[in-house]
Amino acid sequence: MKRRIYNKKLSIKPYSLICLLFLFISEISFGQNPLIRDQFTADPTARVIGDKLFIFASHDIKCDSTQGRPNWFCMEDYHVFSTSNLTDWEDHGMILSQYQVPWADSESFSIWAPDGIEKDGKYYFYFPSKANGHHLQGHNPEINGSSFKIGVAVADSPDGPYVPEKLPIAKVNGIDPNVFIDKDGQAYLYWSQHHFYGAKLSANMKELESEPVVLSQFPDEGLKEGPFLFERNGIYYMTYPHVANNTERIEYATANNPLGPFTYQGVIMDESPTNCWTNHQSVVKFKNQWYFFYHHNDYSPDFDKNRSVMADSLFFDENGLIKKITPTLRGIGLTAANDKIKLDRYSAKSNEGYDIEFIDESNPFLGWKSVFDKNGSWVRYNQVDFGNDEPNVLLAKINAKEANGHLEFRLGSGNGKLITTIDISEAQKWDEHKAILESEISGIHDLFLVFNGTGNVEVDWISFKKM
Ligand code: FUB
Repeated sequence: MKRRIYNKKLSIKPYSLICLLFLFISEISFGQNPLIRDQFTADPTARVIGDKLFIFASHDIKCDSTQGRPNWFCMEDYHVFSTSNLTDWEDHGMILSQYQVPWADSESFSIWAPDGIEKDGKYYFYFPSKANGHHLQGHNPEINGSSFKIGVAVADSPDGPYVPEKLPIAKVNGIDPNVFIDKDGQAYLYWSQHHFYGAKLSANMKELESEPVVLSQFPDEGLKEGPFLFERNGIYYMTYPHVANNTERIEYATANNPLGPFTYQGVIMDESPTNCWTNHQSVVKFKNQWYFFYHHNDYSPDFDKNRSVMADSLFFDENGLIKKITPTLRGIGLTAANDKIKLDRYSAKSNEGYDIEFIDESNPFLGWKSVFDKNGSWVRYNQVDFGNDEPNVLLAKINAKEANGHLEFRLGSGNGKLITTIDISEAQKWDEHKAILESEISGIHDLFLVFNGTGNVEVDWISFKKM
């Protein structure tokens, strides 16, 4: 990574410690999907705060049989992350745990999808949890009635410390809180419990100012959850996951008013082809580009309750409709040429002869490698920033068991300028190989790597250096 910063609040488990150590010694470039590479993260709400982009996310963990519900979502705390360049993400550490919330059932490990937002210099963090019935007994009866409640915690800075209110928000039963503040300063709270509900929030952001209403014109068939509302050019876009077929896909509807009525507009992201049952989204504009944040179980292909936050660019057509997004591994942000570039987070690849595999299946957080096994197989990785350094060598970590031939590196495409080649007959085991660049490179370029030869070649990373 390019300098991941951990602060004092990070709670470290032994498994994370190994990953952390690896990350500090390896300087792998971040910004590709998944965005957070040392822990599971899900349900991202991305917010611009000052000149940074923050992610308020769920924190999936692996629970043992005494924690929560077996083989189900398991969450006990929240972290917040930020970036100023979409490539380097800072983990601000744990900002709130279920054990700090007086009304939460801390045996349920059910602090699911949250939201965080700034208003008048204060930061409000909204989160659901199963409630502790004993704690709620004797309080306002409007607070009882459902196992999932939504609470709010307040801080003076986006990374906390957050202080939770003693009770959940009255009249709000359900999950997946989302807050929207309109141009006139009025804040709205949205949540889901079979239907989508919405209500005005009072100025203190801690209680409802209006009665909850069921938002109209959303599909009744198939689970829907995770409402996230944003505004663009006077149109209010309600985005949400919905099970129209087998698993959740992301749909959206629009309205002229924050509380609707809404008109269905279409699908933003199809359901996952690899069976991650949930998805959960947010949309944000950062430095003049719109981005779509979501999650997928890339680090946990066999258990889809351990998910990871992803992001891709989002575009509107001339009528203000959202163009459908195909998830990418490349994700967002520029990659610095002198970082370790992971081509396995590719932008495009040949149909045959190129694949990705975990470096070590027993520790997915070590990431993936590129595997070429056919003459002519290729991979393209977009948006590498060479700056003005004009590197003169390419370093590459390669393993070429019983292979012959060479790897050819070009700028742009298969017809692009040849920058160097590596003879893989000399790369019989994992090792760093060095190749002199044929010309000076500066600025931003797409990289194209093609394998010409026979056998099986694996590439962990490549990096451009001035030596
Ligand atoms: O993360 C737990 C639940 O899964 C969320 O609350 C839903 O939106 C789904 O992503």
